[in-house]
Amino acid sequence: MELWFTEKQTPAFGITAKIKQTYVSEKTDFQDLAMVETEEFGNMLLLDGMVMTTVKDEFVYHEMAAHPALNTHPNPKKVLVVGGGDGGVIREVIKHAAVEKAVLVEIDGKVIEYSKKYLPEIAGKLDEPNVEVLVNDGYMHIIEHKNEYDVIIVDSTEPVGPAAPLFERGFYQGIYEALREDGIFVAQTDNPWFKADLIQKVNKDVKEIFPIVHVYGCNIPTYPSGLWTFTMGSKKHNPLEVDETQIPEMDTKYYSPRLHKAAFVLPKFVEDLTK
Ligand code: PUT
Repeated sequence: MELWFTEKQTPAFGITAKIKQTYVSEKTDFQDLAMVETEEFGNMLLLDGMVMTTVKDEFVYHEMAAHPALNTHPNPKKVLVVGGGDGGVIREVIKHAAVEKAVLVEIDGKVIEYSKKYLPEIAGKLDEPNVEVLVNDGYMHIIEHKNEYDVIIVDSTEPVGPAAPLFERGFYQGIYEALREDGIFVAQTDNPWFKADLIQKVNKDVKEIFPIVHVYGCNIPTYPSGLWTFTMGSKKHNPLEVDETQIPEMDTKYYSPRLHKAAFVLPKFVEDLTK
């Protein structure tokens, strides 16, 4: 019998994948978690019925969450990842020689546990000596740590369930305070086709707090609409003023020194959401 899964990306539109096997399907303390093997994209993590990551296209999201900020900050020694229990962003963060410590704060320990088991190519760096993994509430961590991080990356789910507070203005204010004086933050901000209002709201909130704010995009086939955005807020360093000849070539598949500034060139309808 063939088994197919559909993520309803809106009440009237979805993405469908053929499932080869289901490893896990359970309700954690925070959300519905499923780990499945798909025919087209390999192993896939789903939270509350939404695709979080797949082995085939994960590199786009994880590289683009990490490298634009880390190559904008001149000396990112201490980095925080909020969410991101699959470990993909951490894997990219510690590729940067300047990073002395990378802290992951994930609210749901089950995401970490199952990612280590079923997504080892993504989660495989979570036990590195310069990585600290905390199973805790990222919002509280931000509030309790002032003036501590050079870069903060918010790798949340969509703004529902446990991630909803991570899209509030108060959270961005907390991030500003948790950053050192020239800190940079990046948050995943969903897609412009179905979540235009969210991109506009986050942009407005972040602009009220950070002097330098830019949105950039990338293509992720298993995420709603395939066109994904990140919003970067910076206290001092501008990602568009980086000398790309000084960005080192890295072990990446999507991000490159050439792409660094190009990613900030948005289709006009997306650019209009950031004005
Ligand atoms: N944390 C990744 C974003 C999820 C998109 N479905």
